[in-house]
Amino acid sequence: MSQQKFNQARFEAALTRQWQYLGLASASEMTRHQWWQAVSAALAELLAAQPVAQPGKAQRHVNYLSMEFLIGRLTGNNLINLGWYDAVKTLLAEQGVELSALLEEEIDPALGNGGLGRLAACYLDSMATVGQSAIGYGLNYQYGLFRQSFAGGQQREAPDDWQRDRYPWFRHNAALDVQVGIGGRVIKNGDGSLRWEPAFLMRGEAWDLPVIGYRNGLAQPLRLWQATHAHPFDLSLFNEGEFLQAEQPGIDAAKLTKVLYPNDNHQAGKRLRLMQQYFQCACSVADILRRHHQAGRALATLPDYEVIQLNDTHPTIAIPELLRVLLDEHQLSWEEAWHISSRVFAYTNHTLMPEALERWDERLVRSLLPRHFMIIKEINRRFKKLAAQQWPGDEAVWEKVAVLHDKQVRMANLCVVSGFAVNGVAALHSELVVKDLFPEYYQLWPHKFFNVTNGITPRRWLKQCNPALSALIDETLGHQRWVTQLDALTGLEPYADDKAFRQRYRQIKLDNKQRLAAWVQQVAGIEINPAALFDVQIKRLHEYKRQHLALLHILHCYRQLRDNPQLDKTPRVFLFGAKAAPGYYLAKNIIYAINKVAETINNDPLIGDRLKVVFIPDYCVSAAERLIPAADLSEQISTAGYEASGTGNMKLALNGALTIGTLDGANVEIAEQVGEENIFIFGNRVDEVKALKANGYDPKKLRKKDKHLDGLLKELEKGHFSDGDKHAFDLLMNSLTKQGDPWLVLADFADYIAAQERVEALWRDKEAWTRAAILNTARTGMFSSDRSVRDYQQRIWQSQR
Ligand code: GPQ
Repeated sequence: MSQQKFNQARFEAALTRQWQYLGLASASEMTRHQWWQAVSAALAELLAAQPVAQPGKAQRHVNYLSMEFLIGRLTGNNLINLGWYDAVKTLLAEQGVELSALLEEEIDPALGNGGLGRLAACYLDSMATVGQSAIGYGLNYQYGLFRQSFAGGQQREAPDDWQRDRYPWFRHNAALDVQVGIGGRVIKNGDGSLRWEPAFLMRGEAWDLPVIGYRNGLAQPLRLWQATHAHPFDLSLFNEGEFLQAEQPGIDAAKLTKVLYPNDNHQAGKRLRLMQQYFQCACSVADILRRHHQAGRALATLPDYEVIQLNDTHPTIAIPELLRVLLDEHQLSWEEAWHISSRVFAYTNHTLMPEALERWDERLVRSLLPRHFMIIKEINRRFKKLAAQQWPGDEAVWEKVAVLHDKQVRMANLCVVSGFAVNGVAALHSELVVKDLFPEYYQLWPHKFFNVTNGITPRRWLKQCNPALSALIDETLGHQRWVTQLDALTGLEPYADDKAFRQRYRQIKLDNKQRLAAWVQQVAGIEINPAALFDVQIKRLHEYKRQHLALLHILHCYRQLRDNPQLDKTPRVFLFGAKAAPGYYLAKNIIYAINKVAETINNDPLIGDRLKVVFIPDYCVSAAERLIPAADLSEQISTAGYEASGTGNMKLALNGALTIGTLDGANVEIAEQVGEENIFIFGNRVDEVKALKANGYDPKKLRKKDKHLDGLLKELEKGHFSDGDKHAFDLLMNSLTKQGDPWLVLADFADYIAAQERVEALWRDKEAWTRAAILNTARTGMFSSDRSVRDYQQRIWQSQR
């Protein structure tokens, strides 16, 4: 496939229609924001009008179901993938408009929480690029993840009113709108078969975004469902003059896709969330079947043409929904229906943490989805027979593997029992999925289990966010093949020993740091020195990710400088970006603690610019695009065994930040790739974490023994950083001591500090540091999401069924 041609005349005509539509007399009257709107809408119009190619190979079509797609800004990325960036840039320059400035006007749609949603977006980009026929299915939330600000150091949340109705990349594909029900009861037909009679009907509107392959002429949709009332008015009531009662009572359909739940790695169990999940799944299943029927294919052949990839358990209810349609609407037998559905669904697991594994109260499921609940019961009943054969009389095993247990529906179990594939997201994680989470299932069905290590798209996470480094790579390798074959970066390895190359690589990093510094001044009002080591931790705020371990290191550095003001210490800027779920008080307390410590340190004249601490407000995809190219050190310091993979770790390493990290998630594979001399590994490993916990780990004892650590904690407890308030950080302090330090922060502290000393030692040798950074770029090609997608193709999607 080849790149689509840019048709300048058509683009200009479309652009003209845009400012005319705004009622302006000429293009020059548009504001910068209107320029962004107009250019994007014109491009979207061109794409919609030009027939775009679809992958043609005989392959199963992938339906990627996800409650989150954290797509980031689209206009610049689409221009790059189309190969039209320079043409549009020149054309706009002629009008006195700078493309890069216009792109800064773009809304950053926050339709996801973090890694899971961003992964889905990277996979869409890669599927379009490698020619995997696919569609992404999600929800069109009116409010994305909340906007974050700080007041007196505390997190404040504001609604993210991103104005989806004026988002120029959307097209409402009204012909694809569907109707779905909810609530109600199950009725027996005359022939004994069953039928669901929902109490309420809703309409799902299909809102499409184009996902453009990298210069291959392909585009395929991301389809986001938006809920509205199926019948805005009950016409009979309306006609009888009862205007006020005419609106459909009960469920307010428009509320359904109002807001994204702000939880990451945590289930809250809310009724509206289950309704969202069902709505998403029912619309998507209907759309998949519509396409299948339209192609004139028999139902029984569905698994030959379609696979449904479930991004975590959030869309699990798609399984009983497909079964319901096959059983009740198409009158298939259970065996026929199951034979189809059990070859369609594949499930990706993204966490082992019990609080994130979804369980729904039976009563809630039954009240919203009575027919689906019956189907789940039937799945459970049939599976129980199988389990009884495999483990006769073993109640303990049944309790673990049952789909229904303790009046709850266990979604992960439903996925494993009903699907043909289960995968973890990094080698270590997939091993733990089999060993710790699903050992019994593995015994039963070893062939269902896979690893697919996560990846990131090199288009957004190198070419777009780091244009200077990309240009250096193009020039050095003499080609741009790396953009779609990231392994080609190994061609840079010899240049790690080339002094002139190192100088250029270092200069690019410094320029990126300078640009970041200007932005930090703007958004945080803090002046930072680009010559300092930029130490970056950007990810959701979560105990297991241990931002509080980084905080202890900051306290350690501060103590060092106060004890010994003459100390020749590496100047550092600690940069954090993280949102805490609004109801996660401990996480919010950690943010508060970091902000209060920052306030003290940043204003201490003794410290000057030897240490600065910056908490960037409202961390999001576009902030990541600025931070990642400017980072020197990447903090990946989760408690071993808890970060399923991480993907920020990959982005940072690719852009030449060295990792300080535990042997967790994909850090393990990053270490293998870059070599242990080029990464700073520390801390207890998975087995050691388990042993510590099993043997009654006691942080209080540890604290008693380590006077230095005790001193640091005391400063927090005595109000040193909180204007004398001794209770400001109680939640944090209690977790570290009274509650037994469940994430082993204190247990890893000493080794973390030792690793940070190795960081400083290497930093002092500029050439050695740069050499290691170049080797990180050169050796992280395997973390391209193109590779992940090919792994999915070979291992799961196109495998024998
Ligand atoms: N992840 Cl379960 C999320 O971002 N949200 C979630 O609710 C769950 C997982 C992350 C996970 O923590 C990271 O380690 C992964 O890199 C990421 O999913 C993508 O797999």
